[in-house]
Amino acid sequence: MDWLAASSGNSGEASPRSSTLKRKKSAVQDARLLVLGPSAVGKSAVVVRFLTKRFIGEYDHSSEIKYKHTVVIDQENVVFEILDSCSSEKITEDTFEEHMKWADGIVLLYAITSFKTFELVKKLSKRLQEHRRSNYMTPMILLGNKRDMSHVRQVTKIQGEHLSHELNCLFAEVSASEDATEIADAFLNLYREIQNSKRRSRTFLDKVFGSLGTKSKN
Ligand SMILES: Nc1nc2c(ncn2[C@@H]2O[C@H](COP(=O)(O)OP(=O)(O)OP(=O)(O)O)[C@@H](O)[C@H]2O)c(=O)[nH]1
Ligand SMILES: [Mg+2]
Repeated sequence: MDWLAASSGNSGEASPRSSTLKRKKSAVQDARLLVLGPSAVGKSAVVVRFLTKRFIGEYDHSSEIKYKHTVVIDQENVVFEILDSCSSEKITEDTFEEHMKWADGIVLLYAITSFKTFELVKKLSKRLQEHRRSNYMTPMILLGNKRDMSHVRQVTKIQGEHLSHELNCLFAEVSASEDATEIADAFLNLYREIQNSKRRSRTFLDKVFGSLGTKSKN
């Protein structure tokens, strides 16, 4: 399987216009990912790792940034649009709604070194679940970041796994500072889920509209 960064680029929109976010869901083979989580869990570090395979250390905290990134998966060009959001505590209800409508998939992060961020993610996940239920369970991956700091861990791997079962989503522990492969794998696994979900919703719509078409002919 190919998993190569073909090109990437910051859209240059430090604060994306809402019109950009209100568009319909992405083309079948592409994916729009919303990266969410409390402050300083490593959202930007994880995104930059995925885009560039590098870890810089310090990132802009003041604004959300949207990236476009093309990756070759199974010999196909796949365009990822990734929205690295501000800390979830700062996102207003309206912005949250808009982001959720826009996203095909969600990357939800906490830091394993901070139980507080895990608690905040639990709180946030209640809001997320309401949306996901009305949107064919928008695919999601829960990431416990900063695994390189296991010696000061405050959240066990089992607690993370348990929450992911409750949320019916994927799970991984990663380290943006130490490892690019696991982060690429996490994004790839989420991408697979998105593709499966799009396929399921197409099959569902085909069944509903297909049967309506058949009924109207009779
Ligand atoms: N040790 C370690 N530090 C990390 C890791 N990921 C991020 N950091 C550090 O954690 C701090 C916060 O990282 P950011 O990527 O800015 O976090 P964020 O979630 O985007 O923060 P906001 O944009 O303010 O919400 C920075 O000092 C990073 O260098 C990691 O995997 N391990
Ligand atoms: Mg950030």
